[in-house]
Amino acid sequence: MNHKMKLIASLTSPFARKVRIVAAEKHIEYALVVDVPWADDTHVPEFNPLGKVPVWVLEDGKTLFDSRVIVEYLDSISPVGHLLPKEPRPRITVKRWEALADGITDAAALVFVERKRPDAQRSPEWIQRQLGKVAAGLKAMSEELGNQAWCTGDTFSLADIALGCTLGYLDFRFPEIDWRRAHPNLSELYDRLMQRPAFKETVPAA
Ligand code: GSF
Repeated sequence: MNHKMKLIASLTSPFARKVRIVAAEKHIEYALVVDVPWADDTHVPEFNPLGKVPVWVLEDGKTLFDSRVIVEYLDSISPVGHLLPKEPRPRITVKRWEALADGITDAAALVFVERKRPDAQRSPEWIQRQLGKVAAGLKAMSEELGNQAWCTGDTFSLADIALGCTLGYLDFRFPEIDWRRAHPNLSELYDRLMQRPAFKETVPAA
């Protein structure tokens, strides 16, 4: 245990932001290694065969990916501020929220990449398909949140962190998607999340 744990991440990755927020909320120390997986000189494939961030490097040099595996591990190694309930049903409900929020981010990220392709390679049908998932996912989150304070009711959890990272990513890459007007309850929750230092300090910036 003589090596500090490390997080390999880019500062714009919404999945890495989720890990950074979970580590901060749980007061887990680590060294942040910034690496952009799209760069020619990236070292990410040496740590994750999938070439994606975030990657978590344990004290013994073993690596963990992807973000869902990392945050589950981080929640289990520290008793500070549990983010995942122990009981099977509430636990899987939080993980379902995470899958929904991450799924919206995945669809939006595909649109972002597709839009950067040259005209001849770009598929408007593919972009529309993914944007449909973003819209349907936002609607589902809003309906499931209803008028509750947090995603699963009265308690702040990983579900809220995942939701916040998705909404922050949409603000960053898709300012034209007016999710605040369409879903005022998501907007209120996001504003409440942004009062937490862990969120404030990890806002993606170009
Ligand atoms: C997704 C990671 C991912 O898409 C997770 O960790 O939850 N399911 C995974 N990472 C992107 C950066 S970003 O959009 O967060 C990535 O590293 N892409 C590089 C590539 O080659 O796809």
